[in-house]
Amino acid sequence: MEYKNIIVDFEEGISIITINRPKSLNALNIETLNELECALYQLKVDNRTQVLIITGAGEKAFVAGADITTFPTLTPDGAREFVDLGQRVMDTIESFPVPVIAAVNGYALGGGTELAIACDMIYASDNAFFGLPEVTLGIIPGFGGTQRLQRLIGRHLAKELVFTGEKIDAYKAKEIGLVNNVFPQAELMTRVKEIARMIMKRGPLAIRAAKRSMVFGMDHDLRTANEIEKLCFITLFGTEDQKEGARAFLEKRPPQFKGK
Ligand code: DAK
Repeated sequence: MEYKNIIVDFEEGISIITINRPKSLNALNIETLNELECALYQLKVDNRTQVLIITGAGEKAFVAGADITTFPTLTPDGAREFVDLGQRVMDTIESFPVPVIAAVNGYALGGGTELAIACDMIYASDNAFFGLPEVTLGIIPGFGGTQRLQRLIGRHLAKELVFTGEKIDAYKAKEIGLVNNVFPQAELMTRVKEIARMIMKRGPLAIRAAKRSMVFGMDHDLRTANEIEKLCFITLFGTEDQKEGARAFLEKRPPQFKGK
């Protein structure tokens, strides 16, 4: 499918989705969210992606939020449609079968921060800013931001960001555990691809199982979550990769995983 607002690239197991509306700092409108949903579905069905990277076009913004130009005329029905779509996209990213990395190359505000925190890991360029400025517009975060952020950085810090609407820079974001690491902007994609390739050297079925266990376990109490982990763990013992991983260790050679 041809996209107008996103670019989808594939190189050796790594898929890259670039939000491509640089004139409006990659703001998310309905069309872009629809395209994102469609691309995620296609990548999932295609099944060749081992790591997915999401980034923004240009050097200024990852995503500067939901598209504010659509707000003035939005009715409650329209808002529900928008928020249903946005939350569906974030949930699809969160439960995407392989790791999803946000390469935050500039402003990640409102829906931009919400998109980043739906990903499994976040790497930021040194010019990146994060924040949930929705209250400055008389609204609240609607793509899961009030919920995911407090699970990620704790209630008090999350409430400070949501209630003040203030932006924080990449270094502060790293200090509070929102971001995995900060790189110079020119190096961001290279460094993120290095991390993706490191993940791709590991057992692909183990990576999928680890993600499934961590994402679905997160919503449950510890005992139930450990049961989810147990099921994911046991399943791997019926795979060729598990036998290969153990044999390779004992034979002192690198494993040759096949994803079987
Ligand atoms: N939407 C539309 N256009 C945007 C935009 C946005 N979010 N952010 C920037 N732009 C546009 C600007 O209007 C400008 O367009 P032109 O004037 O050139 O036509 C162009 O991008 C460049 O922006 P600036 O000229 O403002 O650039 P600066 O470097 O001066 O400032 C900035 C960069 C990122 C600090 C600033 O642009 C800014 O504050 N942007 C808005 C950030 C923001 O408040 N984002 C929205 C957060 S609210 C909902 C569900 C979820 C949500 C909403 C509703 N429903 C249930 C309905 C989520 C809401 C949000 O994300």
